Amino acid sequence: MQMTLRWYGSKYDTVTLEQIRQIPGVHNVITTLYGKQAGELWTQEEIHALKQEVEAAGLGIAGIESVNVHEDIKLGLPSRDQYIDNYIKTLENLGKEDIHMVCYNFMPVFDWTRTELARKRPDGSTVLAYTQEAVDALVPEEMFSSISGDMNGTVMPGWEPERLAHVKELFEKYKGVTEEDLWTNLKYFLERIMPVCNQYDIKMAIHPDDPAWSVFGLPRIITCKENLLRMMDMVDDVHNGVTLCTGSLGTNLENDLPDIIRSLKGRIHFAHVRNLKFHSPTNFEEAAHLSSDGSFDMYEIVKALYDIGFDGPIRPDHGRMIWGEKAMPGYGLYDRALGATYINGLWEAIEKNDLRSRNK
Ligand code: DNO
Repeated sequence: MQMTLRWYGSKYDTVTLEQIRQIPGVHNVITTLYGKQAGELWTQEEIHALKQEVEAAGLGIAGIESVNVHEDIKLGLPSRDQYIDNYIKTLENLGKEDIHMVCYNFMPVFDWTRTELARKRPDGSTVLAYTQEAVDALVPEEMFSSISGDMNGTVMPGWEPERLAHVKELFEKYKGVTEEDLWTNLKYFLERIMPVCNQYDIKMAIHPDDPAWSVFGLPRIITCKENLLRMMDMVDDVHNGVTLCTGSLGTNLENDLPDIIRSLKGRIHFAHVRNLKFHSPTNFEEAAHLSSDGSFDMYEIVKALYDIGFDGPIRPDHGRMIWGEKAMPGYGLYDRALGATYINGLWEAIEKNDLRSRNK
């Protein structure tokens, strides 16, 4: 595996490349052209400039998170083809710049959903949290205003004001769109982009739905092992793969994370590692990465990744806000650096144990 940190670009991130470079074992970032709207073309010049900036700081780009998919593609509207053409051209330009992993999601309207961005934990840190009760008490248009006060002045991924201005209209368009429609539209999209992915060896890594169930009655399909395997079979190409996100799939306690990891051998192209602390199955908060601080067994998760020979980029996911830092919720420097170091430690121990037992 290759340890990375997500970086939103110098215009948007409170964390600098210079800081990232000092985290032990982090030599690459996962980044994006954050200002781009879904469906817009990324030119080779723009990608090249981003790459030069990262390289000038002594780091590399291990992949893109995200190239967002236009809603018309998810909706299967006739206008989707022009947006898919742009997507293909963007992938081609990324390939020409030697970038080979792209994370994306296929969630209608909302990307990830949390109902609190700064829930206080007993140690005084603040974290993102979710309760189903809070979602059920809101109409979707209120979602943004209910949490925007805690964004620390940042633009959060998936919650860009331009996108959310259209929430009501989007909900109208999704009326009557079923899960099966979403499957069909995802298949169409993947089949169209696979040739360019093969040509430039670009591994597509779909991000699971977060939380792993329908919110506000919208269809959601990337939620569990069965559906992930259906997706892998539906377009059976190694370039059609997964971002294994423990914090998203793990929202559903019925998902057995190490088992899902093992079942996706060869198709996990990116990993997000995060821990959650459950108070009930529908009330949880994000915790420190350490197993004992949350509800997941991080050793078993990292061991499963090791056992399947995972060699792609991995990143610590949402960190707590600690030590007085003011940053994009989930994306401060300090707790993610602690997370990277912890995951590196687990990996080193697992690897050394394995090598020793083989040499016995
Ligand atoms: C949240 C992230 C998601 C993820 C997208 C991928 O913090 O994990 O926004 O980047 O779903 O497209």
